[in-house]
Amino acid sequence: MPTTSDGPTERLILVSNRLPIILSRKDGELVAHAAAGGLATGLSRPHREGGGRWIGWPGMCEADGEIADDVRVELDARGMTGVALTPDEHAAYYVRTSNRCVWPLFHYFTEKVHYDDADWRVYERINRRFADAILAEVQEGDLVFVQDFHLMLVPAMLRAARPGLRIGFFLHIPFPADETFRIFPAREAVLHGLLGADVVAFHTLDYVRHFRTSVRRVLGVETLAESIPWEGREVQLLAQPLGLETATWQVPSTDPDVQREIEELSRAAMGRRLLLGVERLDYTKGIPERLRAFDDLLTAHPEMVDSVMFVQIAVPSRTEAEEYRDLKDEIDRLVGEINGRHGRPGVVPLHYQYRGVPLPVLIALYRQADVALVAPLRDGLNLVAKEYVAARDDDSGVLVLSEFIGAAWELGEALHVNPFDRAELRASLERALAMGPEEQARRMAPMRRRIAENDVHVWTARCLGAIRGAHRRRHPEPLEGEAFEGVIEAWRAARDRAVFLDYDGTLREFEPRPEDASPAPRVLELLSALTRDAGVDLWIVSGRPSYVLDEWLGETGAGLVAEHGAFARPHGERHFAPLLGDPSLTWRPAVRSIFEAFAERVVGSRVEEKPLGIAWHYRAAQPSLATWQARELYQHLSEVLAGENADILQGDKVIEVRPAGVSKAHAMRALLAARDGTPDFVLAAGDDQTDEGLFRAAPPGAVSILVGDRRSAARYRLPDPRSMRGLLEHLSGL
Ligand code: GDG
Repeated sequence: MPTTSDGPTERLILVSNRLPIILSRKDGELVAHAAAGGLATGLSRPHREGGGRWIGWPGMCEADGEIADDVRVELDARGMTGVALTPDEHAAYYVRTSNRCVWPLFHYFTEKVHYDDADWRVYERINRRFADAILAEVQEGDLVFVQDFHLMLVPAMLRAARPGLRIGFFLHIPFPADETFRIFPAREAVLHGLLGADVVAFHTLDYVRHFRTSVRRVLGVETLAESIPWEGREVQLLAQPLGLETATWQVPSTDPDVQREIEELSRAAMGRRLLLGVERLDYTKGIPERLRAFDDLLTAHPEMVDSVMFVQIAVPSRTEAEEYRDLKDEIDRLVGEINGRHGRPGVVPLHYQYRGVPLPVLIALYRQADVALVAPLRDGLNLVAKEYVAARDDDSGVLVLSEFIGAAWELGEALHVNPFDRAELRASLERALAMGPEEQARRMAPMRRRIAENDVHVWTARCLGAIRGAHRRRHPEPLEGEAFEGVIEAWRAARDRAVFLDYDGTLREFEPRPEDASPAPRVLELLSALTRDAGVDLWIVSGRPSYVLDEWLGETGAGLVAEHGAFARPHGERHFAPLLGDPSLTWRPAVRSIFEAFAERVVGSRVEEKPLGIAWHYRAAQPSLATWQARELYQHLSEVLAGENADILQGDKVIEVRPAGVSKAHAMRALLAARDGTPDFVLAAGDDQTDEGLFRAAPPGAVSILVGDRRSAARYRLPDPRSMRGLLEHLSGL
């Protein structure tokens, strides 16, 4: 059992809808065997070694929904805890809500979404039951890792009960673009649920981006590239595609089972080249589309019937749902038509099997297939594509891959296709069949290497590492008691001190209208007292334009940094000078007209022109409307300004665009580098996201102070501007 160096034993608590076990009864006796599959094998090692539990539905409950005693004993012996479901609960939570609502929506099949409020309440209730089962199990030091779309509410339920718990969540299916996600009636609940985790992880960066924009648009929360500040925590976002247990696929061809199947296949092929498709029978997998492309191929090249054969394995799935039965009927019909059209006695071009095959058969198929056609209309990742590559015993073979699946991100050397384009699908089959061995190897070799290097154990290690890391980023320590005394003492002992203070929200409380936040006489007195001390080099570092800083603070003698670090005026000088060369402002007219359009729409909001930046303020507008519009605006600006030398900055009730590279951090570094000698005491204080740069740029040992309470790079925190002024009173000796 691993232990953390500074704390109690760390156990891993895995949570998934299904436990990785297959249970049945033979003559009343319980028969159990471990389930295969990427996730089950990938997590089984950390499960075993972590000494923790795997919590989930065992797939077998009594008629009353209870778990039989012998099942409990069996599960317990394998480190598993069962969550019981009645048949009705299973139908509402799993079949209807998870499979017939979340699944189609997240795969962009909006016309197949069946949402029902009563079923959604069952989904909530079962998520609660999972959360309770986890809470009954967790101990100090545990790490909880929740899997997939059946359990999206669990993280927040855990967080509410155990705020300090380490929680990760992985979504195995796509996270759809916000335009699609917003259709979901329970959209807020889903986002709140997921944001309870320390890390929300996906297969690809696209899904991370979709999640981020959905959070921004639906909840109106400011998001960062890799994290989302939420309820005083910072939720980390991770893109980490699932990997394979590569050993499973690299069984040598001399293995008797595999060898037998390879021989069998060769006989059936009768010298024809093999095209292969393998999937669960699901409408997301694009099986009819692919069969039609094969039909077109044979129509265009009738002679190919003697040189090519297509094997399609479709594993029965979700057979209780009508759309899956309809799909099966459609495929059955298509198979008959295609073989009827192109086959002749003794020559069957399309071999279709509605049944799973044992692993040695699958390995033999992957190894013998000249072309694997992996063309889902939409797929979170797709393990089959990776397995085909991993199972080859040399660099031969061609992978034709849909561009709408997560695996396309990692398998860039495959032949990418748009599965909705029937002509392109057919053309890609022609291309694949014509590809020579050199090109095959050139494409296959790097994919083989990549898949071997990024196996399921790398995936597990990265996900768990991210959860541990995210949790470590804590709130700064309160600046009180001994810490406070320590700072005062260090200040007094120092001879040369540099101080960088933000203004709004740090020295001075916010006002509904920014122009009303002028400094009270006490603030001016404090700043003047500090600057009178020859051993203090004081800078006010603000987002405000220079003329405002000059008017309000010009008499205090403090150095002034305006517009988030664009201009600076040292103590005793009259003019502001740019801190960053000669920035390009080509984007200004476009941004101005967008801001003006929004100012017109949102009553109470207004545009502020600064020498370099332009800002849209909405503090005085009606909050819900303004927040909604701010999300739209941000989204729009991100697209308009892509490739421009400009940064979009979301502050507190303000969106600002300014030249790229300008930042408080840059200003601080430039000012520190320009002074004579290194100060022996540096203090930096601020309240919002723009001040994080100040905290990060502060030299080691600096006293950095967040005014507020959230995760931050600052060392200390003070609750409000008033306590910040209190600290300055001590420092200035007032
Ligand atoms: C979900 C996401 C994501 C298939 N037929 C047979 C068989 N299989 C195995 C394959 C593969 C697995 O089933 C299918 O995995 P996929 O990834 O292709 O698809 P989903 O089941 O939809 O999985 C998906 C995945 O979660 C993981 O995050 O990649 O996007 O939809 O491992 O080998 N295995 C055997 N016989 C068969 O006939 N033995």
